[in-house]
Amino acid sequence: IEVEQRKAAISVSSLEQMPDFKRQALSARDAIQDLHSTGIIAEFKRKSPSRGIINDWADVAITTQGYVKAGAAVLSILTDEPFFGGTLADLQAARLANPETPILRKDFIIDRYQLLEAKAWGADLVLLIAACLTPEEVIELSLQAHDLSMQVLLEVHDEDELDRSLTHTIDLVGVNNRDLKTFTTSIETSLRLVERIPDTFAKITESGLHDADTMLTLFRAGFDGFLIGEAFMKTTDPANALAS
Ligand code: IGP
Repeated sequence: IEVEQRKAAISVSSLEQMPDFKRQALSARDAIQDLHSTGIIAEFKRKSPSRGIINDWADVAITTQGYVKAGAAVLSILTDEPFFGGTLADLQAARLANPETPILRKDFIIDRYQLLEAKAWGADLVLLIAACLTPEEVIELSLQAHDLSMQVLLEVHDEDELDRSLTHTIDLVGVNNRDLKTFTTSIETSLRLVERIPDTFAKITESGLHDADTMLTLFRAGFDGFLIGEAFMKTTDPANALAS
């Protein structure tokens, strides 16, 4: 598939020569757990399997700069093309436009090569999805991410995934409120799982967040971070969506 094509086209050594490869990554964990942080992880996403096209005209640099100006602690950039319409060029554009803000590479990471890509194109942290990986793979990939100075956000959907995949080699735990089979979201998933996440990890609630009341409920339940995409991207002016 895609990754295999890129692997064939761009060698590991050329990734290692890209300017950002040696850059010290920023700490997303610190950015989210800082006393004055909004905890908001603002996402740039053009389309999704659940909604189809969300926004096909917004500029990634302008939008992410708007997010940061309005207080986003971290940025999330989709780099998956088939399902989400994102690219590594989007990641790089967001990096260039926001040198001081930690950026998450949002993709389906299953291979070390994708970690090298993430670093080369400017990411500070990567997503590992428990549903796609064995517990051994989670450990292996997170150690490799750390070697590249990047942090790891482990995404879980239920108790099973959490209990099976939680390891001290990750930095942040994200509870995805979206049921991957039905595509519906329910914050009950986050409220149920938060108690099982040890305080040594930053706790992130993901998906289906649209209003301040819901965020307050989740904050009170113990979440430090809030991953929000659609609510911003579907507006007429995503760059100013967080500010308003
Ligand atoms: C953002 P929303 O409902 O605010 O757009 O959700 C984010 O949580 C969602 O895009 C997401 C995602 C993922 C996308 C969560 N986990 C894994 C791709 C892959």
